Amino acid sequence: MEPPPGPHPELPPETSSFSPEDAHAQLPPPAADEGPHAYKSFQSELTHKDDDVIDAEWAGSIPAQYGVAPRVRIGAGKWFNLLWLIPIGFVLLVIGIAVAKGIRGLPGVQAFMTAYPGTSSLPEGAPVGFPAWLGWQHFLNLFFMIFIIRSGWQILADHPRLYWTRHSTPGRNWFRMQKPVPSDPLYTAKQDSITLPSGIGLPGRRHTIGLARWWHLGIDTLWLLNGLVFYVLLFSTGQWLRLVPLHWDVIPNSISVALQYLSLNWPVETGWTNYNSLQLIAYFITVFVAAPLALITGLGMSPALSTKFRWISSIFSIQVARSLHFLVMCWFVFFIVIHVTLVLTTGALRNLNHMYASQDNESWTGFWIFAASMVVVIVGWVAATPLTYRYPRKVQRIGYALIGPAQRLFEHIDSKPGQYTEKDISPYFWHNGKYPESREYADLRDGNFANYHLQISGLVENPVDLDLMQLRALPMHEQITQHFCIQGWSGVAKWGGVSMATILDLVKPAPEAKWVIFYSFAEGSDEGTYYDAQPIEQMHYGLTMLAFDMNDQALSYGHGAPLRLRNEVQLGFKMVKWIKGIEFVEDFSGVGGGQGGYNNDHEFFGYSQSI
Ligand SMILES: Nc1nc2c(c(=O)[nH]1)N[C@H]1C(S)=C(S)[C@@H](COP(=O)(O)O)O[C@H]1N2
Ligand SMILES: [Mo]
Repeated sequence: MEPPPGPHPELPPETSSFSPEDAHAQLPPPAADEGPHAYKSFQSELTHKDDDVIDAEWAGSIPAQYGVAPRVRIGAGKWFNLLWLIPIGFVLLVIGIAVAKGIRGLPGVQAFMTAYPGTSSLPEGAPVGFPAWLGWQHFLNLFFMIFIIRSGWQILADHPRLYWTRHSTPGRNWFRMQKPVPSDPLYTAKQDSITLPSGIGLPGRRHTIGLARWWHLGIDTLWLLNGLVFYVLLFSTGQWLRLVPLHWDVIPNSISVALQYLSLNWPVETGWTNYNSLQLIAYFITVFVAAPLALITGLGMSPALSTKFRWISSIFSIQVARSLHFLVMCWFVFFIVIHVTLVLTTGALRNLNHMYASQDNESWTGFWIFAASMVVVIVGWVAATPLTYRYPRKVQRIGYALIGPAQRLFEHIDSKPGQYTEKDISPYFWHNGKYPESREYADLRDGNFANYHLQISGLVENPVDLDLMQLRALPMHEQITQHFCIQGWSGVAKWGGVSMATILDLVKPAPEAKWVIFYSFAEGSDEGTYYDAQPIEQMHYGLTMLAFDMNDQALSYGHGAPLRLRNEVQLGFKMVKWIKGIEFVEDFSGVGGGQGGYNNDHEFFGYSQSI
């Protein structure tokens, strides 16, 4: 049967003299003589998307856009192009070599270098040599790092700007790989994303963040497990003694080593038993500072965790976490370049034997094992992008198998309002997504949404059709919360509307209702209605609401007028804007493409997005 054409006939007319109290007195509308059959399902408007990635049609046929070379702010309107670091680094290196060579002959310097030859002594009983497990750990670590770093770049390319405050205000970024934000007030974060070549980014192209995140978070899980095993073995075998500076003399010793390297008269390597002090410090930072920091700053970007642990996230905001996460990546890349260079230039065969063959000699054994491992690395590097395009659903499924348990765990975090106050509200709140273009929506908007009605139906005892007056008549819920877009930008706003708990009281979901689908007036990026499925558990949370106000004004067109969802344990794309209907279902496998949301169907996002 067709839906009722206008507002519910038994409800009061939409006149300005109508007071919310009247509406409240008459709610909920009786459902006695019209069962759920009077309500249409929006499911027929959803589209299926093939499980493929066609370049020309990707993400709504988004054209390639390459951004600009990375640059860092050095003044109000001044930016430093990081490509300059290449010639500057070269000049500094040459000067450094000249200075080191010049001062190395000075008697004081010579005395210093005799006192501090470059290596701290290890305690008695420290292990000698490299166990085989270390070789395996090292290989797995470097193998995983390739995918983690490449997919990390891809994620950065989706919002190619970094900030130090939770407000992602245009012009206030400290780093960018994109032109300044244009003045168009409806410019979206999606428009701001940039393309990465396929061999560099994983999977490459533009706005492939859904797939990039499965790689990043999925491989992160393996990398962390590998790291955990590494820590356990390190401490249970005493190998940690070789990786932790135990005496302050590592500082003068590392200065001595730096002088020896720079003056091109390199230290005698004794890596089999004992690293030189500079090496020790670099390894220590990588293993015990950078790696844990990568995890902590990664988790610092989680909406669920940030919203819950306000005492941390009030200082350590998502943008601080994101900026530090980026700097950790810079350390890793810097470390990898220097480390590989020195391994290959300071007795390559012996060094490769240490790590790859657990032996201390100059045979070719280690080299050949290393060469074989490099074949694996290169095949992995080259195959990752084409395989992702060919089997995107598999990438989505495997990624979810790996990181899904953690994502589901954090979804159970029900936070209370009150984390932010009015003064935290962001001066600029990015727009995102595809705006509604239908005649139906345009007519409603022209009529100031007087004819708008929200249909709530499906597996509920009491389906309803509510206009805005009736929604406004329900108990008002307000919250000031932070929005976390999957692309990386964030912003704080005050949302006014109705708590979803109130809606549940009104419609009384049936016990078999497990998922709640929100349908939009707008289409998604490649046609078909935008929608998203949310677990019913989260509809009871203190911060899940339908918002009709933003920052004390009726919701604007761009931000989702007349009604949008807020669910603060989730990333932004799950917060459907321009809502026209809500449907309670048992499961979402038969809805749309069956992945639990428009972006999941079309761009391989996931439905649990607490991280
Ligand atoms: N209907 C619809 N809702 C949507 C989107 C969309 O494309 N269509 N984009 C989502 C994304 S990716 C984000 S980050 C938020 C952005 O909300 P804002 O524009 O108010 O910042 O809306 C979400 N809701
Ligand atoms: Mo988003």
